[in-house]
Amino acid sequence: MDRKDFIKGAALTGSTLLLTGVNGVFAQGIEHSKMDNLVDDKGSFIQLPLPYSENTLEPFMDAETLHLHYTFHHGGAVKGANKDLQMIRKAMDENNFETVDFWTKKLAYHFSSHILHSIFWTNLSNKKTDPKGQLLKRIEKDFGSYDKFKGLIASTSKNLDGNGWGILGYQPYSDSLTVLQCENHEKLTQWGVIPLLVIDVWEHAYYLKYKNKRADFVDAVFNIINWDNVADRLDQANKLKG
Ligand code: MN3
Repeated sequence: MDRKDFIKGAALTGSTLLLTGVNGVFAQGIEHSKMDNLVDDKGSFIQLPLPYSENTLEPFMDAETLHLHYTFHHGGAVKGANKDLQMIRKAMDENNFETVDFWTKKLAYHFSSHILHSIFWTNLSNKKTDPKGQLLKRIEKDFGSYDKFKGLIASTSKNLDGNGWGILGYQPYSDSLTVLQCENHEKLTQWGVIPLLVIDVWEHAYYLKYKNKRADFVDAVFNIINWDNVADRLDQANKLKG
């Protein structure tokens, strides 16, 4: 099997690609930020540095929120995912499967958090960009217009019950863009979807600055979206379908 076939196959099984150490499944923009390298060569989860300083996204995302979010929320998920994996391996070593369902659920939650946060940081920039080229064409084809797409993902993000994410993803099975309303980090997905743009609407993402005004935060995020990164991710996703 050559690398292309491997990637194509692995895209359909999601984490396989990450755990086997082939990097860059989510994007090539990562060639410079490396933020999509989620595991080391032993398969342990690692958190790479932010691709910019903590005050870069001011005033839309304040430095204190970004610091706490990256360090303790994303960082905590990475620690959690490593523990979950260790506990599953321990259970297998000891041939005692009583608790594996608990750790398997935990791993889905923590690893999904690690994936989405890693993408989220690269989706943001203080440089003004707009969707253009293939990405814009694709948005217009699948949603009618950029404004309609923006209305859909903004509303989906603002109206989420509890904690979660608004997600623009590429669905290879239908060869189309799709918007997901993800609860927590791992619920309400469609299998196969490759996230391109993710908006974190957990309270920890905005409460210090925006208090209860989640809608204001979501509107503010549109000022700092790195559309070039989203476009890179779509290019990469398109290559997976071969
Ligand atoms: Mn978060």
